[in-house]
Amino acid sequence: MSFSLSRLPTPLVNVLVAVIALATSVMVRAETGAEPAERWGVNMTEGVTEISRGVYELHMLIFWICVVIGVIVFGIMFYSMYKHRASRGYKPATFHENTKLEVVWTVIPALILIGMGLPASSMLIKMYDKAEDAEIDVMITGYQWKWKYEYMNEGVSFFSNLRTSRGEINNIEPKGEHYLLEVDNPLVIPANKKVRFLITANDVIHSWWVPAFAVKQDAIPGFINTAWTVVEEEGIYRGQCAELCGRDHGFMPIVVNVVDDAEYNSWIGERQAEAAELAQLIKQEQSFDELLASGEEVYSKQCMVCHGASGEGGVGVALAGGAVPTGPMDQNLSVLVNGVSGTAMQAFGAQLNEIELASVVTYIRNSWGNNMGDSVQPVDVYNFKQAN
Ligand code: HEC
Ligand SMILES: [Cu+2]
Repeated sequence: MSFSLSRLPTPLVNVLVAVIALATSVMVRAETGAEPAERWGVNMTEGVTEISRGVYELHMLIFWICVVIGVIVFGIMFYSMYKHRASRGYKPATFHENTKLEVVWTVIPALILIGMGLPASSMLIKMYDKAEDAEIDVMITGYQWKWKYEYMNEGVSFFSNLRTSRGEINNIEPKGEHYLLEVDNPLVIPANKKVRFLITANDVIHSWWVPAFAVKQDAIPGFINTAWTVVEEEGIYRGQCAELCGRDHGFMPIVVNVVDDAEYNSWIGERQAEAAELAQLIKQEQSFDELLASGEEVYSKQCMVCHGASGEGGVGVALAGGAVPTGPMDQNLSVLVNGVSGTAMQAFGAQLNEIELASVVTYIRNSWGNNMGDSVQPVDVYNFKQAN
């Protein structure tokens, strides 16, 4: 007789499904900590901050309270059912409307709830510290579907995009170790320093969640929520957007690289130097060929998914022979900088720098049969952004 799932009794199938669901969720969770949790570990991990340990201890306390209550309640229940079973001829006792008993079974659970509420509240108060004494302020903005990190006092900002290749996602290549939990530019913070996160969003509600820090905060357009952390161990920590935010919600992971002071300072120094260099480069005139070459790179990284490898369109409209790439330059810049509201064509003004914008605009006006013969300089894009 062949084995068939559909012949198994329904309760057994339910249990199987639950076990499989649990096992897969464990595997997903195992990847988000600094160190992979053990394979069948079903408990929360302790994390690497005072808060995350506090949350873990609170969780264990409540868990054991529940276990004790469960054992007592089910113990009494099963004992009574067995001991006083009908086959032994027991007559059920009647104690309806017994005031004493009713007071007792109201007061005891109330006391238990208060006993659990006290440590939980004090933990929440600790977590919701406004963190005004933080040494580093990072503004985190959720975008569909990426994160932007902005070091408020250091003048450094960048986007953090998913790095997993399309091939892995589409099951063409084997999946890597950090499948869907890897980014091009991780957030870098120093260990043992208080870091404040100012969390908001640009389009829809996202949520910035790093389990190992016990930080999970909604990112809401028009609001700034605060969270903070002091990470005690250096390492790479991974998290995810935790608020269903559209098609690529599962494709905007979070990676935080926690390093020592010296490494952090040199990293920040490099980013500042890059920003200064960019400011210089923007002022420089670029040749047509330079713009075309870097434009092709930007296009394949940022635009190809929607507009196709040869500008033939897809999610986005065709750019080969398109009205905008073969129309006035100002309108072309406006579409790139401000996007087309209400469509998947987002505003690239904040995501791409002036050089990238100038080169990609030049590229789409002079590729796939588009033959405008004109180009735009980074400084023109800069001026356009200022004016619009
Ligand atoms: C997420 C998908 C998506 C991405 C990524 C994207 N676009 Fe678009 N784009 C669209 C859609 C959709 C439209 C059509 C908007 C409309 O309905 O007017 C559009 C319209 C345009 C237009 C106007 C075309 C016309 O003739 O009306 C241009 C130009 C353009 N995109 C350039 C770009 C460039 C350059 C990039 C990369 C920096 C890019 N887009 C990235 C989806 C996308
Ligand atoms: Cu999101």
